[in-house]
Amino acid sequence: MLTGARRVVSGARRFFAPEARAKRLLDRSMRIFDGIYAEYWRAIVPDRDLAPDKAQFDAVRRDGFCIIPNYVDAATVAALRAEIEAVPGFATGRYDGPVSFRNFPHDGICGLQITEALPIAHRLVVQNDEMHRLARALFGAECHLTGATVLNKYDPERIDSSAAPHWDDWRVRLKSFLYVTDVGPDNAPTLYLRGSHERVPWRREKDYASRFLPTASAGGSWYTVEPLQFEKVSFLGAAGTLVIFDARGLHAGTQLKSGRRIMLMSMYTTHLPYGFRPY
Ligand SMILES: O=C(O)CCC(=O)C(=O)O
Repeated sequence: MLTGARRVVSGARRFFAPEARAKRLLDRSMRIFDGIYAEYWRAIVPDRDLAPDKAQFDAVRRDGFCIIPNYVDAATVAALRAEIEAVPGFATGRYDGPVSFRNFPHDGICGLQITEALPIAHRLVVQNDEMHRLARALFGAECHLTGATVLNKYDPERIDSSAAPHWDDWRVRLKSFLYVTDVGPDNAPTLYLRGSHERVPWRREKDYASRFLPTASAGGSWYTVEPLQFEKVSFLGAAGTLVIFDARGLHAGTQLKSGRRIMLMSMYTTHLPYGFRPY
């Protein structure tokens, strides 16, 4: 014998076609995710007063990125470069030593964790209090350094997986690239779509999918991105340039046509522990 309430539910099940039911349940699931999303972002409180450099804070908030030429002077860049060149094999994607390392041969990229074994890199990234303070100013007190890696894009024959337009997470993901080599048009400058950390109409769908259907949402396509008409900015810069960007904005790698692109990458999040993070 069905109770009244059960009869209503079973009647509704009969009434809705399977597709309509799937859609209704999906809508419900997405609304629950809206709550999770809102609760997470409510706890992120930016504070401009904490920013050591207000122009950097404003640029990242407005455009999603800022580019700081000559962040590191020429003598420091030269010493940094020598430090990295002294790592045997690293220039061509190899390393055999105690520090965390990963090579992605299909992508033509490798990454080596920045530890005290690379003292100049370590000082510029892991001990960069100015950058830590900017991260906290932008994304609240929980925002902390999550990874610090020397990245080397070394193989012009490969198109790396990041070449599809994407964003990295639905939560906080701030990144910086400090260029060790010059990054001109032929040296795989990252493309960033100015302002796309906001104003992407399908962000909710994509974030939902990345959380609950990660393989279905893997990859990305210019097909859905081009109609949004964001300005594409190339992160060009000489060695010593620092690029800081909100990786919730749309961005993409580009192909290495010559030379190597070596840089120090830092990643800041609120939710991941510090560890080796090659991307
Ligand atoms: O290597 C690049 O230029 C792209 C990097 C990227 O997509 C990322 O760091 O999320």
